[in-house]
Amino acid sequence: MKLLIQNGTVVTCTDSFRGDVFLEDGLIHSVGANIRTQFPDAEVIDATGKLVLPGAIDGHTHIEMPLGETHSSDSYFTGTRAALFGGTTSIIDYANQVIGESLNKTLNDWQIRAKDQAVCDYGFHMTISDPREDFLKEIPGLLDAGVSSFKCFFAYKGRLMISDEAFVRLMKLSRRYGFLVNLHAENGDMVEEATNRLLSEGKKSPQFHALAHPREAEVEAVERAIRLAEQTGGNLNLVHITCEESVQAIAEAKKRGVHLFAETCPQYLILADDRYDLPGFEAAKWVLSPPLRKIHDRNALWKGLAEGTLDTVGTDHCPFSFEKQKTLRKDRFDRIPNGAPGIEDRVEILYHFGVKQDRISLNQWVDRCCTAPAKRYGIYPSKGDIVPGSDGDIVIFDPEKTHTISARTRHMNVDYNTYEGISITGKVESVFLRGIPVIKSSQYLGCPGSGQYLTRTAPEGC
Ligand code: DUC
Ligand code: ZN
Ligand code: ZN
Repeated sequence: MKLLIQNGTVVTCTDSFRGDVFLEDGLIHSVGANIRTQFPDAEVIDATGKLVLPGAIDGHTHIEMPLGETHSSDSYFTGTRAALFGGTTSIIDYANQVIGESLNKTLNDWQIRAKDQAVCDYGFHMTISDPREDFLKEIPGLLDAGVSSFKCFFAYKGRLMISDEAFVRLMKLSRRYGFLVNLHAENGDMVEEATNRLLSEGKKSPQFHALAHPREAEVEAVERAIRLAEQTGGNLNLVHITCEESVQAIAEAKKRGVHLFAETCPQYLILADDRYDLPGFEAAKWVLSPPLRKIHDRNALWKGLAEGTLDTVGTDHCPFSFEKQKTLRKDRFDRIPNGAPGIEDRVEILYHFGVKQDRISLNQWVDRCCTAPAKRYGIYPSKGDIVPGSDGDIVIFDPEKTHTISARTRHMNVDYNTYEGISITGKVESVFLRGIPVIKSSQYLGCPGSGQYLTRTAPEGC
């Protein structure tokens, strides 16, 4: 298939120029200001007035994630289709080790789930919840299988939380083998203490979720992790960062040369903890961890993104039906399934609140949503850029179209939207995955199973 996307504004992490992109055999063949005459037999797509960007990479999703007696509500089909609608052509999903089960089994289980369902390309981070020696020995084999990042938790005491000793061991291995350690940085003991105190005072409704996850718990964990990264020389990636003090600690660490990366998410950039003041059970829609914070935190996160202290924006997409799943554990905030949808919203939200409102540049938007995640997660340059030889993953984006976000018009399999009712300018119009149109004029054209597994290599800089 030969496609010429012509006359749009091509935007990469470093450039923007009026030009054409020629795709052939699933790859980007050429990019330039005046190349259309060279490809007379190509099918032409007119992108006049539109932005032409690399397919975006969401480095933080939880699709069909088992949780107790339920699982997050998107299947690999609905979740990755929603990703495409939102301009995301690759995701790195979290495969979660069950305590006592091997990492190889975990990878196999997740592969089976995704294989015949996924419609965008996908890879896996591996969450290690049982860091015993036998399981850590599987890591080199997993690297060969394309899993080049692992996650662990300082939170969820008694369940997922790992000790500092295990974290140090993992960091040393990350240095030795060249992989990335993604960390959920909240002090599990502090969360446990706050949760038990609130429950003992009879404070059990979702309004109390944020108080059970105090900002000090994040800041302590971020600072401790940075010190341990510094001492071990390991490769640290702090995910879903929410607080101003965390941004400061990361900036200072980067300045003194600590090898580390950081991610934030759209919900922390544009929402705040006033959602927990909503009456009744409504606040449960924003029971996610870490919780939403203050307006000054939002400002610090935007500044961190603009200055490069924060490297990437992932969604932490982890949807649970409000009516059917969030309510399963209505009586206690700490038992409400944690997470919120967002895989379809990220690129447009970052454009409206970031680029349109002058918080980040057009090139930074592409970098934080596309190029930096591709580099960080070991899929660059086949993903995340518009250069000859890269996969033909392209988004045509209408920078003028105004619309209102709503669960009714989005495609995620969930009965509410994290950003319901927010009006934004900028909309994904068409999407190409490896040179094939998968979204055309906001219509889905693909079929289940057309997404490919990403065998990831060592993250850049590891
Ligand atoms: N951490 C995540 O990264 N996602 C969902 C919940 C959590 O604690
Ligand atoms: Zn987490
Ligand atoms: Zn997550």
